[in-house]
Amino acid sequence: MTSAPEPIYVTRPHLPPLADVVKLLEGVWDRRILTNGGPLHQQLETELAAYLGVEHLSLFANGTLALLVALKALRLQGEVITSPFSFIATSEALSWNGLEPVFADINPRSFGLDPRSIESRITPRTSAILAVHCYGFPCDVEVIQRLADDYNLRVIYDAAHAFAVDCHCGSLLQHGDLSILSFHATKVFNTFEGGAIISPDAKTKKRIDRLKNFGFVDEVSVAVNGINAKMSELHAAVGLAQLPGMAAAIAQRRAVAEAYQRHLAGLDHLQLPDFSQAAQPNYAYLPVLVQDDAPISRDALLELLRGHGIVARRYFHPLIPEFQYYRSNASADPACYPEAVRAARQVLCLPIYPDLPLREVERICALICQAWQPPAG
Ligand code: T4K
Repeated sequence: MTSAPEPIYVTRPHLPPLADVVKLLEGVWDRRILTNGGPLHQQLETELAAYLGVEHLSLFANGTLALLVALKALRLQGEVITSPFSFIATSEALSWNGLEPVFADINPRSFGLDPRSIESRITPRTSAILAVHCYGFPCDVEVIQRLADDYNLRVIYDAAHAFAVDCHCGSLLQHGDLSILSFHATKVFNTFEGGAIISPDAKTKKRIDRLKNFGFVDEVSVAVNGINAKMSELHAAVGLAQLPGMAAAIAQRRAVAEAYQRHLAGLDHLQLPDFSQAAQPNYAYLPVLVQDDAPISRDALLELLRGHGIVARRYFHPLIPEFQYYRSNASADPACYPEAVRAARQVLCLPIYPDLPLREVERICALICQAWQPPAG
């Protein structure tokens, strides 16, 4: 009996050589320092900061906790303007901090917050902007900063997708008051679960490092209402073993992205991603928009691909304000974010990961091209 072939998922984790992880873990077994800022944790912080071209990086147990702590560190209050077109964690981190998400519209090219829409949502209660570098495409960071300066707002970037992305002036992670990364299994760089906050200076990093360790200053004093959001040595070992292979993994992603662009170019009413928005993209996702006039609907294409063992995903449908928990939010009004509504209706993220065989990309594209042909007869 032959077993069915493995589906082609939207993503597959990039794994370092197991022997490299084991070697690092042997040291952990010898030292018996398993967590609480152990040597692998410290080494990964240093190496990652250097790799990403930033100075002050704090590791976290996951991206959601990094987001929770980043918002807490800025002592925000009231309303925070954010994107409806994101993973639910973006808004959940606000709610956990007692902050009210106010949903603004997105730019249909970058999928990040549209500064004009942000401005229209500012009220006397607004304290910050929580923008998302969706799929790793840079937000309009200069204009968002000018707005923040004009209205005295803080800026936090949910850069969960933006590992190693450069914009016009170097690392995208240098913008705003704080940026957070996710190192979840599905991300460009993964530690199984993990995340980080990028701080602008040593003082802020120190505050963040305290917050993620229960608020401890020393054995007998707690300065703030902290939490446990530390990364363990096990996770740090995976990260350290993975880092040397990152440039090659991103180059493989690029080859996959370029194959999609080649095979799908020229299909009417199929909008392909514009990676040229970043000076150095990371090819984290392959979002296409199946426009309303396309010969097949987005959901029909999703089903068609699933029928051939290809598990594409609708990131991000439903929009965050469409989830039950946020439906009663005062700003949950689709009229305020029409581009986000359209993107959620049309988007399909096609499979992309470093070792996705190019012949599979060809097969996926052939199925899509076929769906674009008028029925015979
Ligand atoms: N902000 C943004 C903008 C985010 O996108 C995210 C997370 C966060 C914040 C929060 O960061 P973390 O707290 O997660 O660090 C996935 C991820 O769980 C989530 O991390 C990610 N965004 C989101 C966009 O995608 P699901 O529910 O779609 O994952 P799942 O389990 O369906 O996985 C997708 C595919 O990946 C599977 O079909 C197969 C493959 N896969 C997945 C896992 C977990 C594997 O091959 N191996 C694996 O271990 O949310």
